[in-house]
Amino acid sequence: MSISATTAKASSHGYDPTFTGQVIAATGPNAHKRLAQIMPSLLRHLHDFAREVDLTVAEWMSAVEFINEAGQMSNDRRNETQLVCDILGLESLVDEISSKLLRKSSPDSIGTTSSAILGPFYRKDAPILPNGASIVAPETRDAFAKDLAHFSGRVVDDKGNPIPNAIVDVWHTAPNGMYEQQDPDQPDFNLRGRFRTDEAGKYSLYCLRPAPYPIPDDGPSGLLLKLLDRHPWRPAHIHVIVTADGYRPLTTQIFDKGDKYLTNDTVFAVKEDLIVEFVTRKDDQDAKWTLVYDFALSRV
Ligand code: MBD
Ligand code: FE
Repeated sequence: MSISATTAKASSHGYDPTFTGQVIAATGPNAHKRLAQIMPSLLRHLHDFAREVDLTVAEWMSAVEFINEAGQMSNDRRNETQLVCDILGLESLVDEISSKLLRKSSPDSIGTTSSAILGPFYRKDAPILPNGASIVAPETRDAFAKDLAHFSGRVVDDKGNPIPNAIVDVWHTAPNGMYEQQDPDQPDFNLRGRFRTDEAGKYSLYCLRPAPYPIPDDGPSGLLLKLLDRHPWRPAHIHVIVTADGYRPLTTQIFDKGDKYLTNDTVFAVKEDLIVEFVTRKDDQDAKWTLVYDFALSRV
């Protein structure tokens, strides 16, 4: 049915109506199972796209160069190809698909915290710190005094029962809009840390109240944004991965209420239950803001 749909369309464009079928049919009987299942669809959409827009050789070649550049720019500190996917909405879309599948397969997932995309700036092996420690480099605390925040909460299950020994892995940008690995002036692993929940499921740390920031626009993603007349801004956010034995890992982000980019995040990651409020903190010389947020996990 879909092949004949393709054929009809292809013919109406005047291109070889048998072409896509030939490419799909080239797949052999011992093909990788999942690939054999999904490639016919990919090939149909890809070929239909090229026919629909009358894609020229020159245009296709500039796309090849665009992808090459993204790959060449990617390394363990920066994933430009992922960033391209992000501005196309693809990482947010596959996050939605994965989380829908999880919610279908896991009855206790109702009411648990929404996931959000990992993004291209995660680093594994952030320092494990005691609760109450700060992820802000001591030498920068004075300069960022007005942004210092106390961030705490609990990790719980779907019924609100505490999960002790969960790991809360946190990272965010400095006020200049850069993650530490992008910024030679920040110490290694600045603004990153892992915290273990106590017996009551509680974690706590000092961090900064983040600011909105433009995603790096010095590569293919930036070029594409410009060509599409789009802005590069993300709303202020803190990334979090929560893991605990016996529970599904949660990759998410929390967003500052009132940020003007909440409704037009350039990577389309905002969800209602992830919007948080920083409130003025009193009687703590180490922080101006208080943020409290509980993360709810579903069982494996
Ligand atoms: C980010 O900081 C980010 O979190 C995502 C998802 C994409 C680009 C920059
Ligand atoms: Fe980010």
